[in-house]
Amino acid sequence: MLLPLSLLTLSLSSLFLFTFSRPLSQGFSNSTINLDDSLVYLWPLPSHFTFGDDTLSVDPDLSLSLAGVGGNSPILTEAFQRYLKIIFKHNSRVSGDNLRGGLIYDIGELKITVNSDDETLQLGVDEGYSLSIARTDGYSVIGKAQIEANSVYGALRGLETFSQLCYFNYESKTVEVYKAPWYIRDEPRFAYRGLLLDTSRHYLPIDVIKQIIDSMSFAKLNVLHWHIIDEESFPLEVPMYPNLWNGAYTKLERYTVGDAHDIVNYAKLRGINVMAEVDVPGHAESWGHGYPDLWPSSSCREPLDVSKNFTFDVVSGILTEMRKIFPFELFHLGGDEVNTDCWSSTPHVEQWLQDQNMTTKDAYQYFVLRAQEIAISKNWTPVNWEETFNTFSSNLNPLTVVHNWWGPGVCPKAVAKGFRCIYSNQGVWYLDHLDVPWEDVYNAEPIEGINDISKQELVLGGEVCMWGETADASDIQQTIWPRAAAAAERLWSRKEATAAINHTLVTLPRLQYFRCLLARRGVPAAPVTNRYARNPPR
Ligand code: CP6
Repeated sequence: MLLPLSLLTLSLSSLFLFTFSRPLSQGFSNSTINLDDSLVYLWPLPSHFTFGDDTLSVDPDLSLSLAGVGGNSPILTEAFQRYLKIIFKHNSRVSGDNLRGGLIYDIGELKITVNSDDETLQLGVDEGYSLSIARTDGYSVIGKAQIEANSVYGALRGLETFSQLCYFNYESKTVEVYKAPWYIRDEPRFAYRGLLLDTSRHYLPIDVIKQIIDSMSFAKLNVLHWHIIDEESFPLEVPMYPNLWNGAYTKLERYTVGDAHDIVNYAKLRGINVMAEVDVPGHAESWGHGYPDLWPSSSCREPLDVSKNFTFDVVSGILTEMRKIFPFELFHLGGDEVNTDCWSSTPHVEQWLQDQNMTTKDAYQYFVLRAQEIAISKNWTPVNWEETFNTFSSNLNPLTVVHNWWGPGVCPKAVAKGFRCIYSNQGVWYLDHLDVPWEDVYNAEPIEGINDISKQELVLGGEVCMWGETADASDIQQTIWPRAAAAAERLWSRKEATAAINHTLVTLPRLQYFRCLLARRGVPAAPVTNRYARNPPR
């Protein structure tokens, strides 16, 4: 039974250069999954794809064949084992050895070709891949799924997409791929697709961080911005200054150096970089519990004491220790919300300001630039919150990546001055703002207000921020998901694919499906609607 393409799909398909060898048919008649056949249930949407009307069964003993100079990577073989568990989760729950009663499966092998053995994971690593799922030819019943990528990380993205095309059919008790053959060519729109986690306001157990890293990889997010420390607590071990983590809430709520390595490695295996943050000179009160000299006085506990060399010794010591843990080229130095009033009301700091002939604003700049120099000397690219740019833009080191948060306005200004920028407009991408509906998250546009293409390229991407004041392990994942997924598609998929379509008809059911996918994979994601819906809706 052939169905006409809906108008929606037509408008989408012309954007994707669809080439249908056959018209779409109602491919889900055998399935108990109630999906709208005109939609593509991949999240985020790949940049180019075509599909047909065939249904292929997938062998629960799916074998892996590896090719290319990078094909032997343990990153890939481990990922394949993880995805087997995801794809065949339900097969294993149904009793009976051969669920298909001896029938041959259509897809028996997944072949992954990786064309480079360079496993460096840095900003701009090639995450592109192609994926085909098809019978080998018109005669043979045996088919293959094939992924080809230029890096092992592109292959990971392809594996994720493959897993999203595998559905468990509860009637045939078989994993099936609908609308085959699939030909997908995909790559991210932005190199930086981040999620901020704040472990200072509430401690997050390692297992929770790891589960969040897992779920990030499902949405193809690739940077975990670890806001480890803030004024409330200092949970990280710093061997050179062992009293710093006296500022942890309790001895149980701390991360050892080993824990931090564990998280970085766990993320790398999923193609995710960890960008650490040491937020200075504000947001740093917790440092002084171990070293009270870092406080200007007991009544002025932040910003850190700008007048003492000891302060910069400690900053330098922390960064030296962190450099051993965090290989990512970006390092976040904060610099936000610095209230310098109590510097001038602390006598020895005020005296120092006079001796240096500095205003408090000069001293703020001096602190930020000195911290930048320390990070740069350790071969890091500094990232700063936008206040640093707003306060003394042209004095910032030109390497600086400006991290937006106030509103949509700073990236256009920063890129006009040649700085790179990360978009995190708090009006839409602060996940602790529970009243922001998913549509607003989805419709946010990192390059808004930037018309010049060469300037648009300075926007590295964006990041959703899960600030920790009002969320902890008990509810953080359902606060992150599903809305972080809306941002993830904005950051991955082509702009044309995500603009000017009827979100209620096209995007909402796809997002609801992705939320169910998260739930099936054990991620406690909240329902898409109700929790975040504005009432009345706008
Ligand atoms: N902590 C730090 C925060 C925030 C920022 N920096 C923040 C500010 C306003 C809102 C949410 C979070 N909690 N260190 C700003 C970058 Cl609404």
